[in-house]
Amino acid sequence: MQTEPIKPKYGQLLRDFVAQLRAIHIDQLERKWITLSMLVVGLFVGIITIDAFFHGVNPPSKVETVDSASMHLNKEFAEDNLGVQVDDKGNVIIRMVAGRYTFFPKHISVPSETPLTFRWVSMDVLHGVHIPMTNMSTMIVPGYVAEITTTFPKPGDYPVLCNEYCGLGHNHMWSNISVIAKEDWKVPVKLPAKGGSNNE
Ligand SMILES: [Cu+2]
Repeated sequence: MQTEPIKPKYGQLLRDFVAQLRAIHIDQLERKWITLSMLVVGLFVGIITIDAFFHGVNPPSKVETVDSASMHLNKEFAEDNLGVQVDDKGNVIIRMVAGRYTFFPKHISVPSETPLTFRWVSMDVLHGVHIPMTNMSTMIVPGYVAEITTTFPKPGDYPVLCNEYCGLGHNHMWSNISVIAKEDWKVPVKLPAKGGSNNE
């Protein structure tokens, strides 16, 4: 049996393809628009690539996994470890669990004009979280930690809403967040930390 080398075959295909493209009549004006749209696509892909590789901009969760079935047992997302905490470096970290049909804890208070790291997990199905008038909006996929860092500039009470249909009680799924002026906010009493990493 005679075997053809693969490389020249594909090279030939590519040359044929380019030749066919050249043979098509494209109006001068259309050619300009095609070029322009290709340049725009190239620009956007370039921006995404630069952000991903040089600015560390990645999808919110960065694919950090959590076992939804056992996360409430003595780990990062145990009941008394939820809510607002300030770590040794002074970072404000908020751990929240979404479950049919509420967010736990039901109410939290955070300081304004302060970088806040939210770590959201789901205990059952796919949920979403949306805090109107802020840029907080993400999916909470079961089995994954959705980590978002944000800052709330204005003090006030904001609803925390689920924006992924999760069942019959979905329209009652909400919780509440109070953004308190930075100078009036008090660090919550620190509970003994239970487990750090939960990537087990
Ligand atoms: Cu929901």
